[in-house]
Amino acid sequence: MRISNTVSEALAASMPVVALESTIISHGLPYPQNIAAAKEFEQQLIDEGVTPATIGIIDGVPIIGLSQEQLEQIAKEGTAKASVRDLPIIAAKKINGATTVAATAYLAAKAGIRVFATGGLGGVHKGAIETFDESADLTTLATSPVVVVSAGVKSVLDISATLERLETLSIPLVGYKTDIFPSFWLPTSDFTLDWSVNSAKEVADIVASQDELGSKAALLIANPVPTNKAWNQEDHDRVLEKAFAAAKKAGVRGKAVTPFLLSYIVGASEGVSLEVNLELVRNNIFVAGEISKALSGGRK
Ligand code: PSU
Ligand code: MN
Repeated sequence: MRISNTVSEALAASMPVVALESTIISHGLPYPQNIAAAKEFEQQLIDEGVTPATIGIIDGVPIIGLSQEQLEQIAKEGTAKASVRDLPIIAAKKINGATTVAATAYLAAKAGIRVFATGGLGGVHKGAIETFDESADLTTLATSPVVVVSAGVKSVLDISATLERLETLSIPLVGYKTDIFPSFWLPTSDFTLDWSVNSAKEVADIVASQDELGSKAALLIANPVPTNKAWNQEDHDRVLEKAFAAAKKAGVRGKAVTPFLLSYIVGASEGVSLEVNLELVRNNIFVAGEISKALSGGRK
């Protein structure tokens, strides 16, 4: 893997760095909004005094801190979706790849980056009892020591089963200024959380404790989309039901399931879900930036 000069200098100086994933760019958001968003997310961190490190694979090499030109390559249609198990294959084939939450967390941890902002985590899909469809995000986060800020998981997933699996995998989960697990476009769900924190400093204290205890797990920060930016519940429920039925009808399986649902929902909501998606990522990036500053002793 290769770490960009900007990122390696920031890490060497213990300055705040936040990792960003690239599957959200290639498969989570439609072109051309995806490339504009990728650049905007990085600029937001820079404006907050944090070094962004968008992670992706160029010609088989995992890059920690993609250049603007490399971001554009990743945003192009046809980029392979790369989870952890795909990394060696993509490396040998020397092709480009967009890293999922799992692969990004794995590579960020390897690079020594402690904080990672994304939109939503993968999890246990509805019907998993028959399909066995559970995202590798879950198992990978059990062994990737990185703080992951997300807006929870989408209600296209089985939230209850996802929360149970996080417990089994011993992955700590805290709500950020909330006691309720958020469900991506909505700030709430039917599920309460055991723990919550009210500041970035509290998160930094938990990370310090994880290190002292020798924990190798991630720390999940569930950060709800601001209420005034959230999707309206009725439209949300209606569109999701349609999306779920469409996926079933199309017979999509494996790693195609999540991208199928995401793009279907953007179309069926006439772009509303996309706006909310962008807002919640901005909100996660802000919190991740605060956490990375708290972890590096508040240095800018
Ligand atoms: N959830 C989202 N947006 C996304 C993804 C998930 O709300 O873009 C992407 C992330 O990259 C995540 C991946 O890691 O989908 C999970 O895919 P799968 O369910 O195939 O593991
Ligand atoms: Mn899957």
